[in-house]
Amino acid sequence: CVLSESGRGFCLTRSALITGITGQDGSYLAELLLEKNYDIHGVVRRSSGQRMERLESILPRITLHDGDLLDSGSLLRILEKSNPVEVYNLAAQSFVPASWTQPILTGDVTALGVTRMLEALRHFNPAIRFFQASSSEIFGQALDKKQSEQTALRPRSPYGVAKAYGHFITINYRESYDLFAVSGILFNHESPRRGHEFVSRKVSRGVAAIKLGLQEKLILGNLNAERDWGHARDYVHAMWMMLNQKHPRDYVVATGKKYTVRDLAKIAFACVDLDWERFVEVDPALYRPAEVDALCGDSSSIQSELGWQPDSGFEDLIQEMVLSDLKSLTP
Ligand code: NAP
Ligand code: F7E
Repeated sequence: CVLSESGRGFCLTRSALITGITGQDGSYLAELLLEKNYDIHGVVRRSSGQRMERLESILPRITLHDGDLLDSGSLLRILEKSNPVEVYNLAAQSFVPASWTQPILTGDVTALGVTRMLEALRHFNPAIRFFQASSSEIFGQALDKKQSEQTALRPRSPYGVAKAYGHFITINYRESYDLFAVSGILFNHESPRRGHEFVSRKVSRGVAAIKLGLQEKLILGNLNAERDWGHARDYVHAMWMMLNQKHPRDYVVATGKKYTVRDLAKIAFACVDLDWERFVEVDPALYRPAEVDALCGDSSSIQSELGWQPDSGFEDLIQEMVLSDLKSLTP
């Protein structure tokens, strides 16, 4: 930790390390932690050169280190340089369809990458607090209507299987080495910074492009899939709360409301006064080899124990995304 002068007297500046800082959540989390006066360090892959746009406004205030979850040595070196009190492991191969075309890479990064970071951390300083971005995809074809921390894991994709490994290895390191290591079981969360390949952003960009006359159709896959969609800004707040609770424990982070992909399209097109049925077409080639039909989280534990709550509603979220895409695509 660094001592810095502030207003009256001194305050302790805590350092936090974020893997996946160039991604959607990484950028929101970095902004939140800056507001809380953390000294922010992030891990970036060499290939991230073109993907700094989400960090543009805060680049001068954060420190980036070249590294990769595939490379243990780089993680240890970055821990030494940044000397964090908290590590947020957000890096992953996070696109579910890509986990069927690149299953080995997905396992290496999304599963074993967690162990690489935990090993580096426990050797460097076992007092560091560790957050693992776990996923509702670990529930897969869930047996419970609403999924909680007690729901059995039945993942349906190589990504879901890799996240289940990351989830359990985090718990295992907590139990084996007494680390403050926690796993946030995050349900889908979106924002104007969402990657273009995910369905919410594909729809918001498609709607904006159609409204502006730049595109004619929006081609989607399974319209019947149901998801519990929240706002990324709310979810990174939950991550911070989980690392600042008294005792380490895992939580489901979700809104508790589910919608179909069809609802998403309807709402998004309605934002620009268009009828979705005139523009949406289904291409079965976009169906997944094994689909997760429905996910809806029960986040009552984190709500009652840590006081976390989702602030954004689904319709507001979709409207924010469509308006943002309209603005960015307007010539
Ligand atoms: P994202 O936008 O896809 O970001 C993924 C990040 O991981 C990027 O910064 C990427 O860097 C980095 N990364 C990929 N491979 C890496 C490697 N080998 N070494 C180091 N960094 C690597 O994901 P997100 O939506 O922000 O999600 C954050 C985390 O939460 C992920 O672990 C995701 O699986 C998990 N999660 C997300 C959701 C959701 O709905 N968003 C729900 C549940 C769980 P580049 O810029 O170089 O590609
Ligand atoms: O798909 C259906 C698709 O790719 C949502 C990741 O952040 O959340 C995300 O995973 C649903 C699926 O997200 C299209 O079949 C229909 O049922 O936006 P998605 P995801 O697979 O739920 C979890 C919690 C994570 O952890 C992941 O990292 O939408 N769908 N048509 C489509 N999906 C896509 N991508 N594209 C379509 O055209």
